[in-house]
Amino acid sequence: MRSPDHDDDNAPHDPSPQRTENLLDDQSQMLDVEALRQAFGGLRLGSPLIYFPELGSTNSTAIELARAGAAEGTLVLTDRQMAGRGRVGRHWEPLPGQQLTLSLVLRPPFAPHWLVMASALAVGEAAEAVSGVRSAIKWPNDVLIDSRKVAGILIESSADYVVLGIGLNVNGSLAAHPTLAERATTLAQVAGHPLSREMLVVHLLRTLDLLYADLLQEGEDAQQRLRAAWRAGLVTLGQPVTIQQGDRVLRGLAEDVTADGALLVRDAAGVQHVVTWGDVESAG
Ligand code: BT5
Repeated sequence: MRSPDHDDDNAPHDPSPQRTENLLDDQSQMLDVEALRQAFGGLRLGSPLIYFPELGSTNSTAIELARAGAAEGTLVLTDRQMAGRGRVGRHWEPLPGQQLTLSLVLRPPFAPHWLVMASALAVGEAAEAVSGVRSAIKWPNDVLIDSRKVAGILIESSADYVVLGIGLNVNGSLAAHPTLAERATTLAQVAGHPLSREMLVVHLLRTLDLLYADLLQEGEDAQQRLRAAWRAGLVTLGQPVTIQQGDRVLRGLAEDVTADGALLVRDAAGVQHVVTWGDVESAG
């Protein structure tokens, strides 16, 4: 589906009822959407680019578009995401005009967890290319810098689409959210200077586009390469961990990941558990 307004960022059409008329106070903090459209021109992912100055959740909007038949690669991007969410309905804290908050509509012939891996790697590569700062991956879906979360990934899927959402804290700080700031940071805080969100999102989409094409064309070979790169970036391995799964808590040593990316945790009794979901805290 080609959005009727996809190349007119002055008057974005918003199918989402969550949009308000609050545009950014500081226009200089708006993304240069036209430059991004040009940069994404030859990519499978990123076109059409559907931009809103503000919306509730890019994932919600992308899901609406996917249900309406949006083409694979459709990108939803906003400068102010005021009702962003994480897994199990958790809140994603906004930093208006300072984050990258985006969602892609995809229709992959492979399982969505490959997209979580590809996204974490793409975020890390973009961050390093633009800021020089190296990141690490916390199983299953966090990107960390200096042990603090800088990005999160949220996949929501149905039988005929996958929506891949990425939130990356770029500029500013989380000082207004002291509790979160103990565990989270922004790229600029670590780098010591503000960064171009346009450069970051271009690097991110280009890397993701390559990884996605590789998965489509090379199948299992690409999956093996992707898993190996993702595994090499995981800080979780070799650590004593506490894993919260709803009301259940599992403690043990994070030994490895399976071919599908599940975490292998050995408990004190020597029993190995295959963990496919949950929140990991390092117990070390
Ligand atoms: C995630 O969930 O980390 C996935 C976050 C995905 C956000 C993107 S933004 C674009 C797209 N549209 C959406 O509506 N969502 C996606 P989870 O692993 O459940 O982690 C959630 C936890 O991360 C929260 O409970 C906080 O502890 C923490 N958190 C919240 N806001 C944060 C922020 N801005 N930076 C770092 N950590 C944050």
